[in-house]
Amino acid sequence: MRGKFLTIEGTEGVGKTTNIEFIKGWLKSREVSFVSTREPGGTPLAEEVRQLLLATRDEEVCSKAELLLMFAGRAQHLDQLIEPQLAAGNWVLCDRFTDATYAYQGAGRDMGYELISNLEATVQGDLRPDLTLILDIPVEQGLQRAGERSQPDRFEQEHTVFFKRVREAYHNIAKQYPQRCVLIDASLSLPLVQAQIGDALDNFWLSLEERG
Ligand code: Z5A
Repeated sequence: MRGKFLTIEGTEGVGKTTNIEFIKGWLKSREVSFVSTREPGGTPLAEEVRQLLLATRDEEVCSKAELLLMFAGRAQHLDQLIEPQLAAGNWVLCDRFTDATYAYQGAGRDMGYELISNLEATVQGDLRPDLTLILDIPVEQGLQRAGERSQPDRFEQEHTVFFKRVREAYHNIAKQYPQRCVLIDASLSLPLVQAQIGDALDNFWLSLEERG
């Protein structure tokens, strides 16, 4: 049977990395065979594209170039890792996917959604995540959490207003795809965040069992 595709999304400092460890533990407890990966990145070539995308540089990166690089990495990631793993029956847990493109490039960079939707259809065909956890946090709280970490990359140098557009886009995605997306209040303490994530995963598991 084909594996399931889980994605985790959210704005800056929301706690994706922290909570991925919790999700991995949940998958192991269910004896699910899975791989954990990320975007941009996930294969050697796509990780090189990630370096290009995140590097701070003097030259301004035009939004279209940024968008095409995101999808170039994604095409490689899908071809070399995501599709083969799903086809082999393994689940794929991915830190960000195309919802991030709608949120960051579409809304954050104000590119709109039409070009993204066309690229999504070209690169992914019908493939969409089976479950997306959108971790949600007020922008200022997320930036404060993230600020306590290392040197900011090119995206992390953006301003509050950029991240507010990104957050709003994630809210809209959650509303538009209620079957696939679960909005998690990530402003709470870690145990309370993980209780919500655990519930979302349990419900997803139950829905799979009900469908047989
Ligand atoms: N990007 C894009 O523009 N378009 C696309 O299509 C894709 C991506 C796919 C890199 O992504 C950039 O790529 C990203 C969007 C863009 N830029 N931004 N911003 P990334 O996912 O690799 O980078 P990131 O967003 O900066 O994620 P991160 O580094 O993995 O951070 P995080 O996962 O959100 O947070 P964390 O490291 O787990 O937690 C941050 C801190 O908060 C840390 O000290 C934790 O201990 C703490 N924390 C976490 N949870 C809690 C709770 N509940 N309470 C208190 N403290 C907490």
